[in-house]
Amino acid sequence: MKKIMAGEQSAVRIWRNARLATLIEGAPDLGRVERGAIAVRDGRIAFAGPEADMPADLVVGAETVDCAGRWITPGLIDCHTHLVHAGNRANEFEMRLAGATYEEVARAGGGIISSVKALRAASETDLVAQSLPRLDALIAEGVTTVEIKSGYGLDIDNETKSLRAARQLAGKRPVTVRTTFLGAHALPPEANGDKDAYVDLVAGPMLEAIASQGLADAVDGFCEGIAFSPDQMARVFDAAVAKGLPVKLHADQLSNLGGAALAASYGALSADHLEYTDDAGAAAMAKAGTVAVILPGAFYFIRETKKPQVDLFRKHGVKMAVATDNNPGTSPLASLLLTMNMAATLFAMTVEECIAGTTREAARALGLLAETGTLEAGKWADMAIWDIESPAELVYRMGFNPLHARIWRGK
Ligand code: DI6
Ligand code: FE
Repeated sequence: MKKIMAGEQSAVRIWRNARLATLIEGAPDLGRVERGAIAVRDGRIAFAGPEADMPADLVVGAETVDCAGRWITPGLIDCHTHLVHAGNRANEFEMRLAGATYEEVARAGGGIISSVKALRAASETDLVAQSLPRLDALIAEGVTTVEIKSGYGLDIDNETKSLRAARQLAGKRPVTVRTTFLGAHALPPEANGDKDAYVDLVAGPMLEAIASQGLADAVDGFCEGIAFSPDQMARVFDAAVAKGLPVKLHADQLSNLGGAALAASYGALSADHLEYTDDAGAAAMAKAGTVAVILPGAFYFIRETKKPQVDLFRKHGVKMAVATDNNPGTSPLASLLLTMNMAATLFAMTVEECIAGTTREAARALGLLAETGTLEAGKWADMAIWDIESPAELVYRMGFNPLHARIWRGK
């Protein structure tokens, strides 16, 4: 490495002698560039492309890193997690191993509500401490952006606590955190079964508190028989839209309530899960530009049999992202690389779809495509450098991490 000269304006750092998977939209073969290089200035990509095309003014005085032919991809993005939670539900896992279904466990007072009790009992500091190892596991595999939902607090104090804890994580690690308010996740015990009254709280004072403190980047909900109806979700979404917040939805996971179409009608960033989505739902998502977030971890862990409608999304041209859904109940999964393997093996997604699904399409699902998700000039310098011979290896292996280095905002 060359020393940066004193007095130079803004330092340029160049990663050279690399193979790039730029993930540029429409480019074939993952936007592959042989003998590529990336120049970074002020935390942003100044150039990404063939090394021979690097502008001379960037090269002069730049610090250089020889990548020895390694592959560089955009930093990975996990666009759907419930990473901030307290405790675990290994006991319910054992109940299900003994034959109970996820819905039976939930209806018997376990499920999300047991995580609500644990989260309410935890301090914000404790919540941060418990969540950091999960975040570190993602970061160790090249994740540079992670979405984190609330939804285990279910009252004003505890939902705001969750979102503050999520924001705190961003100050503790070099990673971008996007927070999502998921008040409409489950009915808390004190609601005494009155879903409509609880939805009034979520769409009213709870959202008010969260929006006024600027704690959420988006609003999500769980639209399902065991959770909230499309009409109830529409009330939450109306309130979110009124606050200028984008929406997304856990839709059609266990049954088809028309969640995908509902999300699309609000121009949702994404609709997630989508096992029971029908043709009309996929068509509506395509029209609205709503990304389909595919979550193989939950499918695997609760042994679903109905697969997400990948063929329908392809047919209609719906963009697909892939995420861990890291949560204590249905997807205690903290590896985005393994998630890609699951999406390929379980749902026959292609290598290209899996890698795009954890980079470009995940960025799109977070409304961040202008900032990250591809290796293009102007975007944040978020990238992962891999010890692999071909990008397919990122999807192919199980439980093996070939990350060589992770760069977040140029560092
Ligand atoms: N769908 C899920 O798979 C998770 N949340 C949701 O809305 C489950 C969360 C949990 O069981 O704790
Ligand atoms: Fe989820």
